[in-house]
Amino acid sequence: IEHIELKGIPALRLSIANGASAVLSLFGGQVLSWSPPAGGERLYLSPLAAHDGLQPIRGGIPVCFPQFADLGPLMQHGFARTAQWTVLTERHGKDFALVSLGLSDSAATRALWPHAFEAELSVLIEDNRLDLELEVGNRGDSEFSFTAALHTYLAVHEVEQTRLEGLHGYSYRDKTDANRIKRDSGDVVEIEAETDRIYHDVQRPLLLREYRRSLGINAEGFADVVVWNPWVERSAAIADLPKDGFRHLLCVEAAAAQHPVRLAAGERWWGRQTLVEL
Ligand code: TA6
Repeated sequence: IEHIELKGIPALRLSIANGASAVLSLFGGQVLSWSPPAGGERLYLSPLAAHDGLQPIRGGIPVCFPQFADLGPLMQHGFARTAQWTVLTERHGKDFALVSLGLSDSAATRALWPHAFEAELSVLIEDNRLDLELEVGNRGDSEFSFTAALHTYLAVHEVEQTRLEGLHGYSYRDKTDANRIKRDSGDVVEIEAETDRIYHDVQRPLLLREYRRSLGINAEGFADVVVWNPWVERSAAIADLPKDGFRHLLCVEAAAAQHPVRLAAGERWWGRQTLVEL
């Protein structure tokens, strides 16, 4: 585990004996890169991403907390992705590297969201796996609720040739069609247009298939799966994404979106997303 700077932003590089590595930015508590031992980079990071320590970084795995998207009064995706996280623990052996980062309430967060909380993000690489766990505790004396997501940008060779399996039969909210609730009836999700869906109560691991490689995607604690690709028109409005960037990314996010998580004073919650190179 090395402390590095990435375009001036403090970050940690995790690497293990089998050749796997990951990069984790303290700004946003955001994983920016993950390469499993056998393959190349698995996360999409926009070449136009801001690295100014102010704007969110487009790509990797942004942490959306305490609000997912625009599901509340806060700024889009909450404040965690533009906050400075601190290193809580670093542990490594020959076969694994584990870092956990912390974020807790401050005058700045309380001005936006008046609650005493502590969040911990644990990032583990081991074998062919990346494991991300977000834990939230209520350290105040009254209940609060939040929505959240690990907004994972997966790198794909060509999004139109990518198939996402495992969502068959689940219902989803379609943001590209007036938030209508629909049911997925296809065997696989293919991306051929703007896609922005919240799948509800997903109980199965997912499989992302591409020519010659596959990725298993599993979640615990997070009830929902968000599938997002901005496609041509919406991409044009996203300044920090290149024109053809959408072709090389697919967001498959572990989210607590449909039902906010309620935490009574002193309670804790956790959710995890695991990516496995197959
Ligand atoms: O997770 C999907 C989503 O909420 C989309 O609606 C889309 O706007 C995306 O996130 C990216 O949001 P951002 O604020 O990072 O541009």
